[in-house]
Amino acid sequence: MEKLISTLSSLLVCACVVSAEWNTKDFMKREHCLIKPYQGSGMTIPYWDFMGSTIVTNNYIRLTPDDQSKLGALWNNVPCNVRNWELQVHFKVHGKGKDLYGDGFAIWYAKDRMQIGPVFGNVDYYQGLAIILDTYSNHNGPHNHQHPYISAMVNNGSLHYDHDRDGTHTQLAGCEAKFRNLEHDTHIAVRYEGDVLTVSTDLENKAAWRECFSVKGVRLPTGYYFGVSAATGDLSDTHDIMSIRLYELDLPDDPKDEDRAFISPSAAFFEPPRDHVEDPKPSSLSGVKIFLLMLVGALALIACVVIGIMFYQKHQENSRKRFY
Ligand SMILES: [Ca+2]
Repeated sequence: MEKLISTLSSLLVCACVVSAEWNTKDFMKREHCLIKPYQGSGMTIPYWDFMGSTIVTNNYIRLTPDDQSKLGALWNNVPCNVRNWELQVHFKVHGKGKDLYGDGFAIWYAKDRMQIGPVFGNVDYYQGLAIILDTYSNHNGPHNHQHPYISAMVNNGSLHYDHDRDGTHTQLAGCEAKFRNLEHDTHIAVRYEGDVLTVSTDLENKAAWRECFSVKGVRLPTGYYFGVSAATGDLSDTHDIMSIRLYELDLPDDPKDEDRAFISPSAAFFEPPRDHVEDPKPSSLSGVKIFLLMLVGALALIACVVIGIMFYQKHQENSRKRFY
């Protein structure tokens, strides 16, 4: 009997594996991909537009050179109507800075495209998803993580990306990732499947994905645009993109009844706010308390001394009176 059960269960496992293979029909969507050779006829890239400091070469697309105050972006010009997808980006961040470098780059799935702004080369108060690869730690206070740091932010147009706090109070999740100045190829995968957002990296030259974080309850509309952008400020780095590949994921039991075209981007879970409030001043506050306590104590002491002297004088008078 036991043997029969084990045989049956192994058969079931086999069936599952086979059916999983049968249902895997993930395929690349050429109109959302950026693959070498980039250029079509002339200086244009089919399906993509670039702006700012971005330059196109045969082997990479450079969003920013290793110079100060550069902003560059590259945007897909075909809206994405795929509901479940995985975006894989082959990138390289490198520069001469050993300890000081920045600011980083971001991968976008956004409503509006081709607008240069302060959030790693794109506009603030955007609508959509940002995967931020932040190389510079702006916040010097108590910190929960090291840089470089990868995080996700979902915005419906109402949230401000706060560089001073490295976006920590609007992020869904994040992980530390040493992706800079590596000799080998570096990749990031953003997978959006059944409202679960999973970000993985391949940074160790092992041709394997390592999960950075996974968040449930992320609702993104269809019809937005993929893009990448980068920024340098006082500090600089070279931000290169080698390729972008988008795969449509085939989910056999995915509900297709809901039209996602007009929903607003939202996320059910945010990380608890960190370093959000202006640093409180507990030391000076208790300092005031200590001062007040000491003042009251000193007044009480003075009062005691005065009363004591008065009492002593009275006592002396009384004794004199008695003496005479
Ligand atoms: Ca930063």
